[in-house]
Amino acid sequence: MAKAFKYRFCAGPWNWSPGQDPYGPTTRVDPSFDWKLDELKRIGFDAMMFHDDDAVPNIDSKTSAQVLKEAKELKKRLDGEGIVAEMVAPRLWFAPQTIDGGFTSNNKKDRQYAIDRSKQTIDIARVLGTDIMVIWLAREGTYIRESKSGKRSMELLVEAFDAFLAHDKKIRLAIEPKPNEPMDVAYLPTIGHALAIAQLTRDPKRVGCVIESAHGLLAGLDPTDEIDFAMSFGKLWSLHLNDQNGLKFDQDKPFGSNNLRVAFNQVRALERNGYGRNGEFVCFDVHPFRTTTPDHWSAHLENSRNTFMHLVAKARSFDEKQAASFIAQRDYQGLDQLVIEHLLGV
Ligand code: GLO
Ligand code: MG
Repeated sequence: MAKAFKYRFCAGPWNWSPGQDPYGPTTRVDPSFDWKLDELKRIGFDAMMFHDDDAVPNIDSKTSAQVLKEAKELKKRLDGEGIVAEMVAPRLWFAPQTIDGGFTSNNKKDRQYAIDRSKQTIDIARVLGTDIMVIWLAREGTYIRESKSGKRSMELLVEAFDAFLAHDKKIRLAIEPKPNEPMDVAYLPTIGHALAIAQLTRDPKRVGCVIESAHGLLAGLDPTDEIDFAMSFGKLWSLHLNDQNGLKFDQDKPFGSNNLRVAFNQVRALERNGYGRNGEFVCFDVHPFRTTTPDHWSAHLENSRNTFMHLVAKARSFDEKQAASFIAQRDYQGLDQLVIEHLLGV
């Protein structure tokens, strides 16, 4: 592994969230986009990821010409700051048309809204200079399973993906699977599902995925395996590192906050597969704790990056020879302790 390789880091405007949860209001004043861009630069990140309406606020009230004009202005700004737009994602979970889901809604008009809005997202991505549209299928699922046909939903998802692939010959779709929340049960809950449905589309090569650590954990999987699996197909095009304590609400904790060993293994998998060597960014989809004061607005992002870099050093200095010898002797007890003591630094 070339030691000179430099990982590049990314976050989205939503990662400076003001602290609201289902039981209480915000605890910090939501900063402006300008402040967030300055802050991203100040902490030395290289790229920003966008929802369509992060790039162009109040997007539904604007004509396509206006949307593209504003996207061009943003692109100029980003260029001026030396910040790359990593991806754009249609935010299909706020609008009234998406209450029953986007592409899998039972209402035809609402499905069309989701498709049109995503096509517009692709146009924004093109202006911002990225070929990645992330699709987090937030409301593509059900509260009660009888409300939708799973088979029909798969057909609708493929129809939508095909429409996007036809809309722009260069766009790559990066599906971000998550098994639940906000839905009770979501469609395409794992990386395996995302890569399998890719095969049903008109151009499987342009349908890949984004792994979010917490989403893998919520599916009861080790995100490390999700990384190795996706990268065996050459389809890990982006990454949302974070952490999660067990099977509960999506916590978006700082990377490594809950389970350092699982974080170490994710970094090892990224290193052995060469993540980032084709220009991919390491994004942290993390949120400040609700208790965080504005003095520490970006600590969760800086800490996640620091932990990541410490774990890169740990992955590179791991005694592979000793590990191989334990493996050859089937001494997994010894291997276990080797990992623990390596992480403890003793
Ligand atoms: C929520 C998701 C969300 C997406 C983002 C990009 O659980 O992780 O943060 O990553 O909206 O589509
Ligand atoms: Mg995410």
